[in-house]
Amino acid sequence: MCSHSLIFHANLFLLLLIVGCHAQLRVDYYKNTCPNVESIVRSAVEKKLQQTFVTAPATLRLFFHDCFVRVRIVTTGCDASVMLATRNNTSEKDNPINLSLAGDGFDTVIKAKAAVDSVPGCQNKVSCADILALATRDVIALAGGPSYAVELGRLDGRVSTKASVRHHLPHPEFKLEQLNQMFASHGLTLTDLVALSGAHTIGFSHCSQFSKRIYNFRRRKSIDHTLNPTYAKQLQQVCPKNVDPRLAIDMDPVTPRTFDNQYYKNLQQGRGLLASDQALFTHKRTRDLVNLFASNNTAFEASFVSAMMKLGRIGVKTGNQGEIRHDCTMIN
Ligand code: HEM
Ligand SMILES: *[C@@H]1O[C@H](CO)[C@@H](O)[C@H](O)[C@H]1NC(C)=O
Ligand SMILES: *[C@@H]1O[C@H](CO)[C@@H](O)[C@H](O)[C@H]1NC(C)=O
Ligand SMILES: *[C@@H]1O[C@H](CO)[C@@H](O)[C@H](O)[C@H]1NC(C)=O
Ligand SMILES: CC(=O)N[C@H]1CO[C@H](CO)[C@@H](O)[C@@H]1O
Repeated sequence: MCSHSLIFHANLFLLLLIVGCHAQLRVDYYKNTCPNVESIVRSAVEKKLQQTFVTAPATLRLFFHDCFVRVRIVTTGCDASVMLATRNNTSEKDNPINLSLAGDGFDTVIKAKAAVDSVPGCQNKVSCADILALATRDVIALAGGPSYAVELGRLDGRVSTKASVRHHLPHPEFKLEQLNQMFASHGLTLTDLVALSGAHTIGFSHCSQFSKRIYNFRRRKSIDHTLNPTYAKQLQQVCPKNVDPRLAIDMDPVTPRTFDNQYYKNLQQGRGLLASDQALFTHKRTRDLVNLFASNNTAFEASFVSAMMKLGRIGVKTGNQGEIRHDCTMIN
């Protein structure tokens, strides 16, 4: 009995340790080692964004996926594990769900890392995980969204497995309860879920992610009745049944390149592209929040920033749990 309970407590302690690590993140973490890291990353991100807008949504989604994935009880968390590549294609990014992970997100971090490492004194001092967190803040602000101070001090992880992705990323056909459960397992509230989903105010989705909604809703060859009928017709036009699987369309049809609260206004009109988006308005539990964010951009931005800070603390590695990778795609 006693040893059992000891083991139980040891496990609990380990969990607490993992959960409690974020306490060590600090906004001025690189003050002495690479004081200009923020401006170096910012200019690399600006340059990349000028080349292609996809930089913004791709980087934001990459950060979300990195932070959410976990292996068994241990969250691999915000540790740039999503960037690791293995020769045998068995890492996180090799999971089919990543189809969405546009190469430009990876490229943004690789370029910003190269810019940081080219500054004398900064070489191999800043983690890929922190660069991804900074670049994410920068793309949001550059796309017209809020800016915020990024907490730093994450180390890069050494583990990345394809299998870990499946059970830990939300699916576009998840019901509100499933979405809520998954977010809650990371310590995120229903308000965080609604606010973070606002990230779909920029970026693209492949037709396959919502084709059931416009062609075969509940296997009855009908249209999802929560979709605005005009929007449903437009979607059928841009995404015919035999569409090129590589085609991706704007998730926010009104202001696709601006990080604003238009996403919530779209939901009010049945113009949420994914079932998981529209569910936020369909359900009474979250409808008031959607209405609030649609009518008050300040309220949306405040909730979004607060939720992003919480997202950025998931599974953070410090001490001997991680390293500062020299190459973001390989462990040292
Ligand atoms: C609530 C559950 C969520 C679900 C079910 C979901 C699902 C999806 C799906 C299916 C796509 C389209 C992928 C594709 O076809 O390429 C997508 C795109 C995207 N998601 Fe989410 N997502 C969720 C939450 C989030 C969160 C929390 C963020 C960030 C904070 C986020 C950021 C993005 C971005 C920026 C894109 C556009 C990617 C691009 O254009 O490259 N998503 N999401
Ligand atoms: C794939 O490669 C990694 C290291 O590069 C190794 O740990 C893993 O066992 C390999 N997996 C398979 C299925 O071969
Ligand atoms: C891994 O993926 C790359 C790029 O998609 C491909 O060129 C390579 O052949 C794959 N390797 C294996 C072992 O499947
Ligand atoms: C919008 O939300 C902010 C932040 O929650 C609040 O301070 C402000 O009073 C709200 N504005 C209106 C018009 O309700
Ligand atoms: C960016 C990236 O690594 N994307 C990969 C996602 O998964 C598909 C197929 O599973 C790969 O072909 C992509 O290379």
